[in-house]
Amino acid sequence: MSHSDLVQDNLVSLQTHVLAEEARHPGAEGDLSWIISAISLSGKTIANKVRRARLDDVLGAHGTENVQGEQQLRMDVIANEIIMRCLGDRASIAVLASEEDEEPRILRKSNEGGKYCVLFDPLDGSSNLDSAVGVGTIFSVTRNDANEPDGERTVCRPGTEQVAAGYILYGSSTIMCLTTGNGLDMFVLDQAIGSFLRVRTGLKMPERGAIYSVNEANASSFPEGYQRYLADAHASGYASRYIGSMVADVHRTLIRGGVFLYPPTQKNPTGKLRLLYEANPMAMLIEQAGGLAFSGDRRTMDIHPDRLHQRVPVVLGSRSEVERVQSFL
Ligand code: P6P
Repeated sequence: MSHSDLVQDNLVSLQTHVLAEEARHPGAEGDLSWIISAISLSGKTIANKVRRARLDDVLGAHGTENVQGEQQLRMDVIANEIIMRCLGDRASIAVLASEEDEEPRILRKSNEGGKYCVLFDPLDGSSNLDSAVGVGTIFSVTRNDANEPDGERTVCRPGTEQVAAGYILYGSSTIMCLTTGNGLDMFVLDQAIGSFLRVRTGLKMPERGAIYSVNEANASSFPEGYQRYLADAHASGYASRYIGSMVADVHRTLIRGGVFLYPPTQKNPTGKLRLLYEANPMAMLIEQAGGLAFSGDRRTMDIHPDRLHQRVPVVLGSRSEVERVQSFL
């Protein structure tokens, strides 16, 4: 067997990948690389904590509510603190905005080196932890606006202005999908060496997929167009897959194709998912992989946010499947 038969793809860690990406941008000062490195460290730490949650008896309610009026779980608070401790150390971060905090945290002004804002949902889908279902961290990186002293207005940027976005899925394996605007790259955490190893570069999602992902318990309160789409999907023999954890549902959609929907409902008339740290980062990833992401009749990333915790409806996935949904709306 020749040497070349033995050598598979090169072994590329997230760190190597990010440094190579940085080198492609003359004048890059490495600030974004440092931020992604901090996100990687927080992901490894949270992955370990998630795996041990029941052993360490940190499942269940924290006894407080977040700004969304949702019950905070102990693991939500733990994951939030891990990310804050990992990112707080990075000198290029101006603002940190979390689903778990009512207000953004201003770390430093632009004249103190604050170049980027990081928005995140520290542990999306955490209500599934007690049943050991995949949960995830979702993150979005935007540039700080030196002329905008107000933290909330600084982070309320359209998704098209994101400089990086990604998620870490704590599932049967720990997977990071990341984009810095130059395609979607996928990494798997090798726990034996504590490193995210690159397994896909420039991933393109299937153009179509006969899978729809929605909480059908809410179907009777969906706007009529969505109900007509569901009837068509049923009649067309589509498979229904719904985990109830956005990162897991979106990752399956990315890998196998299909469409993920969270339409307006009676309980959440503007949709349940948050624009800035759930819909926008997922939209950037899906579009980089060749798919589409809409909120009503608007491209999700074109929406100009007016509030940090603003909610939007979401339809994202394979191009032809999203277009099929749109044809009914
Ligand atoms: P429902 C989890 O609570 C979450 O924010 C997303 O991860 C998930 O897609 C959605 O809510 C599930 O909501 O109403 O179907 O339980």
